[in-house]
Amino acid sequence: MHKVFLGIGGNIGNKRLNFQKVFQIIGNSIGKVVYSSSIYESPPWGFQSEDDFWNQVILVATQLSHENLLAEINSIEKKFGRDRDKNQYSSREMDIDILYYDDVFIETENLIIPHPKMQQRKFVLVPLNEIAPDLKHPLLRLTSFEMLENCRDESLIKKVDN
Ligand code: PH2
Ligand code: MG
Ligand code: MG
Repeated sequence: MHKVFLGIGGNIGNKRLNFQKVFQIIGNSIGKVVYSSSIYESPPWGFQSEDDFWNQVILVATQLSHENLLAEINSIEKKFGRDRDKNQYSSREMDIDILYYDDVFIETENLIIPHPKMQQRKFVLVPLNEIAPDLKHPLLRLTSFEMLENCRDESLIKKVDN
């Protein structure tokens, strides 16, 4: 079994319903959800939009290789109407990012693990720190808590009432 941390995000459509649905789909097609953070709301990071994001980090136990995991994620995102043509950040119904896959380091044309921007993003670090404060980033050798302390992102990250 592989331990995978996924970051889930979306800023358009029915976010509550989409988060419920994706949780179920991930459980069926990727593996058992072992831990899940609270859901947090924050403004779009890196682009302008009036639609705030919801974000959550989950730990999933999976048998999938990282290639198959990525293929499965792409197919799930497609179910939510995501089109992958754009290079730029844009509003989306559902985005699933691989943050960590065990403690491996992978860099291919379409996949980099650990997620190369996670340490810059409070919308990732706040929920990650909630479920795994002592987990060490395999390259930076910093815990989630230390990355959050070092992070210069000043976005306001608010817990969503469930
Ligand atoms: N995802 C992005 C770009 N900006 N901002 C927030 N708050 N949450 C996100 O999930 C997010 C973002 C690219 O995937
Ligand atoms: Mg993303
Ligand atoms: Mg993504």
